Amino acid sequence: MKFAEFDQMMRVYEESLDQYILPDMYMVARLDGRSFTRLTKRVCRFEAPFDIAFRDLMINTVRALMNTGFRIIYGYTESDEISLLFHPTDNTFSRKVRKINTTLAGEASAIFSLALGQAATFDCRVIPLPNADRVADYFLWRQEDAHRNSLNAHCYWALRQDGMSARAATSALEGMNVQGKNELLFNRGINYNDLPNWQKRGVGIRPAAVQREGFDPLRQEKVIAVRRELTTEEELPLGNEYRQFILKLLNDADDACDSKAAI
Ligand SMILES: Nc1nc2c(ncn2[C@@H]2O[C@H](COP(=O)(O)OP(=O)(O)OP(=O)(O)O)[C@@H](O)[C@H]2O)c(=O)[nH]1
Ligand SMILES: [Mg+2]
Repeated sequence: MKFAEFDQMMRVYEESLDQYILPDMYMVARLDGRSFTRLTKRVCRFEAPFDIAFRDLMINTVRALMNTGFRIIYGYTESDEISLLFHPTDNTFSRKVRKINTTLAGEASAIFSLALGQAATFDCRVIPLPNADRVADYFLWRQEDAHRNSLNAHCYWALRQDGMSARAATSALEGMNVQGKNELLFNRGINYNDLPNWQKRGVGIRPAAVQREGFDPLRQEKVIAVRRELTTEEELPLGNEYRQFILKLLNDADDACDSKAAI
């Protein structure tokens, strides 16, 4: 058999599970740290429930992922997860699911591990969404998840500090409603509303136009240049305001930076 025929015969098997995100579908990729409960508590011992150093490692990873050649117009991180919103016309790897997932998971794992100085891995799933409203719903959903996680985590660690075992703290919180959890914290001197917003709402990263002073060597004078840079937002809006924030991002997507040029 000639190699060309052999090659064609084998490629049929290799490509049998390949899928593509259809044109006109919006794409979000979500990455999640693997076994980060163990990593954050046993291997590296980050402060619980929230550690600024861990948050900054996640933000650093999002910013780096936004510069890996995909056109990503918004990055969001909460806990050990990252969501990336692609420019609607992004056609990297012809939108092949396997390439997007493996490349982003590999990049995130490498970036995070190098910054941490310890091996850590992420999985990735790319999610097709049919319209802008569902994209906004997606980010509202992850923000709601951040909110629930942070309330739970604060309660859990408050109970652990009272001397409860992991099992007893978990079962004490099962079935407790939001008001009960708020009261549990309040009785221990913590007003949940006063906790930092990045813990309750997550953190957003997006390209924005910023003015930078430069020097024109021909005219030998200072010039103001508008550059696209990534900005990090620790004070994200909530609810309908957040929906409008996401819809505006999509609306402005054509002006959004080519992520390859952003720093
Ligand atoms: N100590 C500490 N832990 C954190 C912080 N942020 C996230 N985590 C932990 O990261 C873990 C993320 O949860 P999951 O993704 O559900 O759990 P996982 O162990 O990564 O499990 P898989 O994702 O299924 O592999 C939780 O245990 C969080 O408490 C932090 O700032 N400090
Ligand atoms: Mg995880």
